[in-house]
Amino acid sequence: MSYENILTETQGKVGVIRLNRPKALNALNDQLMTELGEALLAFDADEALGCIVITGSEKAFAAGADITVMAGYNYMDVFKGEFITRNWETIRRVRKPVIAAVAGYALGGGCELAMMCDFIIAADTAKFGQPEVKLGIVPGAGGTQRLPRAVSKAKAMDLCLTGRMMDAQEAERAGLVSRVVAADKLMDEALAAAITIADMSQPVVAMIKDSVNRAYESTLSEGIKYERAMFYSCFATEDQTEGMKAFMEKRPPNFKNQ
Ligand code: CO8
Repeated sequence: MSYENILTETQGKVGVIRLNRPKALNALNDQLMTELGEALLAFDADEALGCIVITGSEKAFAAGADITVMAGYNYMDVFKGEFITRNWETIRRVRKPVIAAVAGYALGGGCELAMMCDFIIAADTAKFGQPEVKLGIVPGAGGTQRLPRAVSKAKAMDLCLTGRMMDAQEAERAGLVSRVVAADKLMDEALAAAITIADMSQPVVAMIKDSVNRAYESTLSEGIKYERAMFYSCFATEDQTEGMKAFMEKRPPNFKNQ
């Protein structure tokens, strides 16, 4: 499939999506988000793949939703047009793990998109922020909801209310990103993590993703119950038999995704 605002490729068992509107620092417009959703669903449906990486350019993962488009919107345009819900959250339907590899700016909708991924690996050049307040709007794709869950109320309030950016080190200390790497190693690190994941048992990987996400949407006792059910169901898989047998035979497992 050919796209105008993103580039896609596969590297072994990993699907890579690069946001590609360099002149606008990958500002997220309707067409880009539709293409991103289509590419994500296509990779998710491809049984040869086990993990997906979303990245941007050296200068910007994405500098937010496209302000030049939003500037012309009125209430009915966004309400009736289902701005955001129409095509921004397709990523939430993806069962395979999605890693955000972030260099440069991840602002507004760009930061929100990164937070919709399963984890973020940041280049030391990355800058995160929710600058919407400076435009006279509130974050609209989860910034006020996912950020406090990731970095604490204090840090989320600070970022959303002042609109300031935080650098990669601060983001790592705050728990927003899982690791910070040198900018020229960003894709190597993200791909290495993705390949590691893609070599695991894919049904088990999907269960882990689902189970960790439950931690954000249920009480602890409900989440624990859900995890227990997932754990028990692993014992119905051939991959559990293979994983434990391989350990005892001191060899790498050969998972069949069964
Ligand atoms: N939208 C449209 N164009 C943009 C955006 C953007 N978000 N960000 C940058 N650009 C464009 C600039 O206008 C400029 O274009 P041109 O060359 O034609 O003038 C080009 O990209 C390069 O940008 P700068 O010259 O400004 O580059 P600098 O290095 O000087 O500055 C910054 C980089 C600091 C990132 C600066 O561009 C900036 O502040 N950008 C805006 C950041 C921002 O406010 N983002 C939040 C947007 S609001 C939002 O995301 C709401 C999300 C709601 C949910 C999602 C719904 C879809």
